[in-house]
Amino acid sequence: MNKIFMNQVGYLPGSVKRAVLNFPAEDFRVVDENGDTAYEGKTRHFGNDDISGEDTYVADFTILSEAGSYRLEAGDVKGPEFKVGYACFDKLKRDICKCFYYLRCGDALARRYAGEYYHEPCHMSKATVYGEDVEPVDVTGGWHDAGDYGRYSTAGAVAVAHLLYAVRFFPNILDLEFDIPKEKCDNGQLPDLLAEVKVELDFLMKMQRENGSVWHKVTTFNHADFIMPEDDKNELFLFPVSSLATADIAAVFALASGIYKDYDKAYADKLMERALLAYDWLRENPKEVLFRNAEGSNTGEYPEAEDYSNRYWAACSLYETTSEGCYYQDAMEQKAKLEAFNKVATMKLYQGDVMTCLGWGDDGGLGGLSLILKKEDNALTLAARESFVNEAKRLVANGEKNGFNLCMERKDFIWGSNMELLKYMMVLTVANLINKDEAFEDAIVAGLDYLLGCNSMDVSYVTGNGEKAFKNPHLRPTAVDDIEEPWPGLVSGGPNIGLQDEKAQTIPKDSAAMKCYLDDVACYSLNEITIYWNSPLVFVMAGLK
Ligand code: G3I
Ligand code: 9MR
Ligand code: ZN
Repeated sequence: MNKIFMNQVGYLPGSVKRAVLNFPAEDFRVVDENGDTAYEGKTRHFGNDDISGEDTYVADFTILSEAGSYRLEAGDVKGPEFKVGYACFDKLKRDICKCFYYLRCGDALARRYAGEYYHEPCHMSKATVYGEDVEPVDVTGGWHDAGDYGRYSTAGAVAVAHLLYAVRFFPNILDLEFDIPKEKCDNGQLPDLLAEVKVELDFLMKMQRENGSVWHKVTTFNHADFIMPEDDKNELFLFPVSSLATADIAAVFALASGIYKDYDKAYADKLMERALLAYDWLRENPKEVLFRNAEGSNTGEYPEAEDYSNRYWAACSLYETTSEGCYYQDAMEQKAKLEAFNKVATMKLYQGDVMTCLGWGDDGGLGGLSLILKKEDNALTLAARESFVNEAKRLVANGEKNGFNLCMERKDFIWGSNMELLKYMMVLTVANLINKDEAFEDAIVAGLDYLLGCNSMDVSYVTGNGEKAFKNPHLRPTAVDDIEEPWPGLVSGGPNIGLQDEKAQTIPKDSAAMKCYLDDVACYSLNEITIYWNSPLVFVMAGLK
């Protein structure tokens, strides 16, 4: 079918503006709300590529900068409505942040703020410490991870990190209000984003044992059926501690301490105390403590092959906040181990330069962010800067290989491919701060365009944002709440050539990577949502120029 693929939400006035057509139209026009032609241009034939499965024609209308609401047309084909203007992403930004509120676990949702998406308190019972004969522990609160009701420490820490690094790099994001209950602090009220993040930080504190180590996750033994969270009454288990979770928590508590100190001194001190407690445990336990699911349990595993990247991140974050040389030394040591490991690794969790990885699996890049923020010219910081800039150049080069200017290759389309993209967009954003480059900026816009509809699925991967936004996330409450529309602002995992669930396997195996997607509630490997797929988008939107 003849289609015009494009960002269905909007473009900032000064940014590059492109649409992709899958049919040979020479001319295109952009019409405004009154049907008047605002811009006319000629397409450029790009042709076929490795990822989209389309013969592509590119329509560039960068010149159009006047604020308004438009459609792009070619022949008798009409594209979706989109906006141009400085405010075009305001709703999107509020929506993507508010989703963390809807994902809150415990007794924190209020009708006043959650409206029809309100649900009763959930997962309020104490959790059994798996395999140990000790008293059950109160670990209520935090955010549900995703479409399931598990709460996982490494995933939570990384989502919080994306949000807090956004605050550090782009403090204006704290002006964003998204209608959640405000928390009191020394300064009166916490900004919305910090109030929301505190919910997860408070929970993560409960996940820390007295000896400083951190339980890897709290979940029921197996995933709940498709029921509302308050109906999920099965026993909760705290599964064993890992050095992965402990290091991530040391890193993120130190980072948070540096931010909350401006709002609530006592809370910031407590965070730092806990960060140090976790770090002491890591020192006393230099051998990695990885994580595997208990026999027969099927909730999220978040397995990692080593803990060097986590320890590197912790060391960098503590160095950033304390300036103590011992952390710098530790960071050097962990980086050397990580690089040596990756030379011989058979199971790599990342696709790009390991020192720029920003996910739950590999988080060396998060350590890099701390160093970049500290702005010293020591060897580690120089290396981090260089890694980010070189990786950004690699990404720009990738974009030249397809009609969508998308910085991804076929192998990037794994489970949660939209996060692979968002992590790349974070790298481009940071690289652009180090070495301003229009090519980096254009690649970020192309990534955002892809996410918001400029893809060969012709879908916006953010609910409630875009004429053809996906509607059927693999998300338990949405699936069973009898409400037509899902919460707005959820980011889908997106296309995945691995097709790792039954419904996904109805898609032909040799399909183009971009087309390995279905907007179907059953497709957990293609269409789930998670806190750490929303959080990098918050970072990217905070940094967008
Ligand atoms: O790293 C390898 C790479 O080397 C290889 O080339 C590629 C192709 O097979 O796979 C990469 O590994 C992937 C891994 O994620 C790393 O991102 C696996 O295929 C993929 O199966 C794995 O998916 C993870 C999935 O759980 C299954 O373990 C997702 O990243 C992760 O986000 C997801 O997390 C789940 C939680 O367990 C439970 N809660 C929901 C959440 C989202 O679906
Ligand atoms: O709903 C679960 C989703 O959150 C996870 O990402 C996914 C992989 O762990 O598992 C989903 O649960 C499925 C379970 O693993 C197997 N039975 C079907 C469940 C979904 O309906
Ligand atoms: Zn809950």
